[in-house]
Order: sequence, then structure tokens, then C-alpha cells
Amino acid sequence: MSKSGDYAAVRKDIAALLKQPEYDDGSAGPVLVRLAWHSSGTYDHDTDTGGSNGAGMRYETEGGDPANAGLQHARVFLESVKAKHSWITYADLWTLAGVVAVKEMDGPEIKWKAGRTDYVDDSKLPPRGRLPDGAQGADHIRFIFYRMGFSDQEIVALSGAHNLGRCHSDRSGFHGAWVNNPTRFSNTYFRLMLSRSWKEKVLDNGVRQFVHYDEDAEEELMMLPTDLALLSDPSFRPWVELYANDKERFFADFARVFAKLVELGIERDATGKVLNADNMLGGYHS
Ligand code: CCH
Repeated sequence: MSKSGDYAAVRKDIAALLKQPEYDDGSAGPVLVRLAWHSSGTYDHDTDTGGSNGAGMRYETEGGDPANAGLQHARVFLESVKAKHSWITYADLWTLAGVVAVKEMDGPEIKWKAGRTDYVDDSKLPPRGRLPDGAQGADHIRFIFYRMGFSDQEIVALSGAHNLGRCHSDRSGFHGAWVNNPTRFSNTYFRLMLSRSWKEKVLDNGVRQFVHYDEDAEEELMMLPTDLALLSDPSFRPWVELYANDKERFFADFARVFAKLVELGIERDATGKVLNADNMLGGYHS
């Protein structure tokens, strides 16, 4: 058990669990990034509902959403950290884990602030269907991300997270990784999107995705229909080109936008203290 508020100790223990030789590509990192994103990405700006406060994925309504299939692996990985640092809220732990994982996989440093509550406010619960569907196109992506308050540029920057991890047939129905080294954060996703020819493929389960096969690669690489929508849309595409050509710019923009993502729905005063976490049932601490 660490001292309450010792986030450095928590960060260290998250970093230590990333190496998982038996899991996927040997790292828990990508699925932890996805947990941070899905816990935050239910936010709706207009109604101020959803978001990471409340760690709703612990319960069936949100945790059992088919869009969240597979994220139980991420939550289980983090249980040992929660057991050791029981003072941290799940909402803080899940968002911090994504931030630490990006950094440990050679990505940028992302600013992160504590203070999320695990108190579940029923009036803030998001309905299912708030997360994006990879089978769709640019209109759908805009509908989902504008609802959270993101711009076209921010949407493209965030999508660069698909440089990490892979699709699992038994989770989303899609299959494969976007890049050859899916446990190292970089702008390869954008570079491959532009430089390779992507061919439509219908998988045995009927799911439609796009693939490319390089002779010297270990496996066929993939793109979701939503990924390639970034290429065909005239407002998204210039950002894909920029990030493909300028890794530093991508890292800086990704860091800023991911920090914004994990803050959705968290209200703070000028000192950074959270204002909307007053119901302290979930172990709120300042
Ligand atoms: Fe994503 N993502 N994502 N994604 N995602 C999937 C996997 C990851 C969409 C669909 C999918 C973001 C945006 C989108 C990650 C981070 C982010 C999968 C495969 C699908 C499908 C799931 C499976 O089968 O396990 C769609 C659609 C959008 C937007 O339109 C954003 C934004 C982020 C983070 C900033 C990461 C990381 C993964 C890999 C997870 C793993 O388990 O390896």
C-alpha cells in the first residue's frame, strides 16, 4: 500500500505490468490505451453525460456494451495496481494507465490530472451506442467526435492511436494490426495509410475491412473503413498528410488531444481541484 496521492508510485507499477509475454504482441499497453479512450469517449457535450467520471465500465450497462468487448483484459491487468494503491479511484487509474502506456511505448508525455470520482451518478450515465463503429464513414466519425467537442484536426490526431494494438475477431469482428510494430507509438499508421494500396477484404465472419500485404512483413496489415475515411475526406486528409510527414507535430498534437479526451466531463477550478466529484462514496480525494 502506498501513501495516498503517491501517483509516481502508481505510474511505476503501471509501467511494470506492461510487459505481458503471453498476451497479444507481448504488451498490455495498447489495450490500456483503449480502456482510457473508451472510458472517456462516451462523453456528450450538450447533456454533460458520459465520460470517465464514475468508471461506469465496472457495471454491466457500460462494461457489457459490445463496443467495450475485450476491455475486461485491461481492467484485470490493472487490478494488482488497484489492490496495492487502493486509494486511487478506478476512473483515475484507467485514464492514467493509458497515459503511462503511451509514454512507455515511446510516445509523447501526456499531461494528466487526478481527481476523478468512482461515484456513479445515475443522471450522468451514457446510453449505449456512444462509441464509434469502425464499419462506417466520415459522417459517423464526425457525429461521434463532434458530440465530445473535437474538431476535424483533433479527430485525425486521436485516430493516430491506431498505431498501437490490433483488432481481434472475437472482440470487434475485425482482424489484424495497423502496423508491423504495434507496441511502439509512432506516426507509421499515417504513413502506411498514404503509401500503401488498401484492398477491400470480406472476412469469413462477413466483416468488411481493408488490407495490405508486404512481402517482407510478418502479417497482412489492416485498416478499418473509418480509418480510410480519414483519407478520402477532404477536410480530414490534410491532417493525415501533415502527421505522416511530421512526427514531432503528431506527437505534440496527440498529447494535447489525448489530455483533453481524458478530461471530458471533469470540471476543475483554477487550481485544478475537481468540482463535480463531491459525492465521495467512491473514495474521492483531492
Ligand atoms: Fe480504436 N479501435 N477506434 N481508437 N483502438 C480498435 C482498437 C484500438 C475505432 C475502432 C476500433 C480510437 C478511435 C477509433 C485504440 C485506440 C483508439 C478496434 C479493435 C476497433 C474496431 C478492437 C478489438 O477488436 O480488440 C473507431 C471506429 C474509431 C474512431 O472512429 C481512438 C480515438 C483511440 C485512442 C485515442 C487502440 C489502442 C486499439 C488497440 C486495442 C488492442 O487491444 O490492441
